[in-house]
Amino acid sequence: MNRVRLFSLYIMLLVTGALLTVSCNSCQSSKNVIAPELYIQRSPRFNTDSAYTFVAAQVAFGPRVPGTAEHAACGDWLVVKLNEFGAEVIEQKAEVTHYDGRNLPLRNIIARYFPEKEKRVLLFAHWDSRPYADEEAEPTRQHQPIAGADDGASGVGVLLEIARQLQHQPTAVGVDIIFFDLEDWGQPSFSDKWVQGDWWCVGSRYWSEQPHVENYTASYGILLDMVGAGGATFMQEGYSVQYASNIVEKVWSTAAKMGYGNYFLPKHGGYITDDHLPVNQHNRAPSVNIINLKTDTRTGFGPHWHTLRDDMRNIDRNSLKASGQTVMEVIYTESPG
Ligand code: AHN
Ligand code: ZN
Repeated sequence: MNRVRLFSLYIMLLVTGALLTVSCNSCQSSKNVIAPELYIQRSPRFNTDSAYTFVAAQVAFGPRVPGTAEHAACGDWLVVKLNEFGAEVIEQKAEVTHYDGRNLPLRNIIARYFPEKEKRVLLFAHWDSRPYADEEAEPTRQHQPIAGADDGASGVGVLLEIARQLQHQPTAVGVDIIFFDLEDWGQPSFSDKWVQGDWWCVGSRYWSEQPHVENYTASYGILLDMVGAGGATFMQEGYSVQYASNIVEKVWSTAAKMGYGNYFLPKHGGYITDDHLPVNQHNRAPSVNIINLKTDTRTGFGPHWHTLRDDMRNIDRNSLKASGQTVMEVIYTESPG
C-alpha cells in the first residue's frame, strides 16, 4: 500500500470512529460532542509528572495542619514556587478562633497572573490538611492527622502545574489562583459537644468577606478538591449547578470534547459545603467544584476520605491529567472580554 492510500485509510478510520462516538454520545445526553480524537486542543500540554511531583512535595512536609511547623514550611514552599513561576504573590494572614477555643493562624496564598487584565478567572484549592482521621474505623486512630494527598494536595498540585504553564504561555484573560487555608478543620465526628458555627471553609469565607482587592469579582471560579484518586468521578455538585450552571456546562462539555467524559460525569451529585460556597454566597465569582463524588460509599466521597489511607498510594496521574488539562483548556480558550 502506498502512503497516500494508507493516509486515506487512516482518515476513514478516524471519521468512522468520530461518527460512532457522536451517535453513542448523543444517546447519553451529552450534546454536540465531537470525537475527542478530532478535537484540536488549544492549551499547552499539562505535564502530569510535574503535577504529581508537586503533590508528593506537599505530602513530604507531613500533615499540613494549621499551627504546626509542617504547615508553615509547606506554605513557605508554595510561596517560593509561585514566585518562581512568575506570579505576583499576596499573602493574607490572620488569626482566627476556632470551635475548640484555640487560636489558629490563617494564611491564604494568592497568585495573580496578568493583573492588568480586567476579565478574570479564579482557580482555587485548599492547602491545609485535616487534623484528624475521623473516618477511620478504629477510634484510637481517629485523632491522628491525615496525609491529605488527595484531600488538599491534589488540587494544589494541579494548580501549581497550571501556574508553571501560565508563566510560559499567557491566557487572554487574567487568572487568579488562591490556595485557601483552614478548609478542613470542621468539628470531628468524635466531638462530644457540637459548637454552633461555620467551622469548615474558614479561609475561603475570610477571603470572600475581605478579598485581597476591594470589591474583587471574577467572571467565574473553579475549585479543585480531591482530584487525584484513581478512577475519580467528578459529578456535577449541587451548589455548582445552583450558582453557576453555565460554568458547569462549560467545564463538563470541555472535558467531554477532550476525551475525559469518563471522569466528568454528566450527573448531578449532592450539595457539598466546600470553598466554592462562600465565594458564591458573597458574589465574588459564580463557582463550580470539581470534586470526586461517589454513589457507592457511605460518605459520598472516596473510601480514603478523612482516613490515614489518603496518602500518595491513592494518587493517580490520569486523574490529575483529566482535571488539569480540562481546566487549562477552559482558561486558554476564554476570550478577553
Ligand atoms: C463536608 O463534609 C461538610 N465538607 C466536605 C468538604 C471537604 C472536606 N472537602 C475536603 N475535605
Ligand atoms: Zn477534607
